Amino acid sequence: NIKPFPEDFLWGGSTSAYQVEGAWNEDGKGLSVIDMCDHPAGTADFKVASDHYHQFKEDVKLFAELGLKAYRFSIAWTRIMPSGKAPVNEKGLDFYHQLIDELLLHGIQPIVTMYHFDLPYELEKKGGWNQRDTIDAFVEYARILFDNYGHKVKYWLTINEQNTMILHPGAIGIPKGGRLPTSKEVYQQNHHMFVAQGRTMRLYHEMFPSGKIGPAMNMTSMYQATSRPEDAIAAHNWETIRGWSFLDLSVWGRYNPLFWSYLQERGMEPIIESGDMEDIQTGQPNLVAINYYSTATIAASTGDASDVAPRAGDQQIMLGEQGVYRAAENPYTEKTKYGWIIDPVGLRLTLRKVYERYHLPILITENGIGSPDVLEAGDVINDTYRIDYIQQHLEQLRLALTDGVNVIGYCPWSVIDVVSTHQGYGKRYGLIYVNRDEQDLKDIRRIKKKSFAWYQQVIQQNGMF
Ligand code: BGP
Repeated sequence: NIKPFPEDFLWGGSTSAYQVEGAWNEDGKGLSVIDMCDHPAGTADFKVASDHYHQFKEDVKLFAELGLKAYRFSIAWTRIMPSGKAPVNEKGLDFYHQLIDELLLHGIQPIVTMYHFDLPYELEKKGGWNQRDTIDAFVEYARILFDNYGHKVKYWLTINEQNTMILHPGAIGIPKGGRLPTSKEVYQQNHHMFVAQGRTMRLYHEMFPSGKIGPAMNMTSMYQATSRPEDAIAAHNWETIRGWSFLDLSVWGRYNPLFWSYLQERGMEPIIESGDMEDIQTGQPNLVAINYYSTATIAASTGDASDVAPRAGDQQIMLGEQGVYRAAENPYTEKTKYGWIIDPVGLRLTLRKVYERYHLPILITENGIGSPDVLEAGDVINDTYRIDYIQQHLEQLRLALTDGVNVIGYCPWSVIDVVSTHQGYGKRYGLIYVNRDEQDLKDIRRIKKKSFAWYQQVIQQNGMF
């Protein structure tokens, strides 16, 4: 008795501004922290990216051909407000008007992320999220977005993967002249982001009571390595610190008790000013967006420095924390070429947990497989591994719907190839291929991958395959 997908299910696709747009300094755009980071030698930077800024009309046409009901993208704060604050850049505002209008013309719902890693560099120079001033700047930016696009956009996401930015500071790079923040600073930044988000969500509900808004966290489930009770405690520790502590604050407006004592024991608890918790509590989401890629398996800490190790295949992210948990192998799951664990069942489990806890509609804003896709003769990209990956996750998503979880949409990362956070165009996620390598910018045309036709059919049949 497997339930079908709801008739109005939002079949979508995802990107982010800095990874897809290019035009990094055109039409008055200001610099973001991303523009000020060094990139791994030999990989594409974000200056041209997939040239979507210039090719968005053709791209939207392809999204319509694919049958998308929704497109999840982000707005570059620095196009709207080049320095992060007033004045507003009319050309930047105009670009997103055009993009949104083009989507609506083709019957595609825009799902807009307000901030996807690309903080304006002018704000960063003054201390970024360490400063309370950045809270005001964000809320002002949000007000401008709502004023301009609020009548057209019904789905808003505040901050993309706040938990990734906080748990792995520096993972997206450190802007030139900057330094890695201390752990104490990081959790102060975290607090400020929640205040900014709370005020933004409250403002949105006042302005557009029928619209949907929420955070987009990277959520997953932790398995305990063995039935040893200490492993269970460690898995619970990390699942809480990594995920629940962030969503509990967003949705319930209070610090998770286990998380708070973890911060206190390490002297990392933030300064909370009067009115902060009220801002966080009164600005509640009516939607939870999650990015889901993989699960992790956790063992008890051994208490020494060996608890901390790089995530397999991805040196940027360290897993394990001395005295808290250590990462273990899962013998039951496969990995991508980049060492990311493939675990479709983990999606069902994570959806159950998130829904059971918050009872809010869930939107899957990212899920996908990174691979060095090969362009074969005759413009063929035979990405059967991507079809398998998405199909297996959709099967588990249907089981989650059958379990009673309210999932309103699915947006694979990414609908079109974008620059990966660290591996340039060597690691691709799209259903649409972008014809460029790390340096070659001659003919950045689009080619449909095998997964394009497959996903098109999935959408046509409303999830039956
Ligand atoms: C998510 C980010 C995306 C995207 C994705 C894939 O965490 O929100 O921006 O990059 O991960 O990551 P990567 O490009 O590192 O493979």
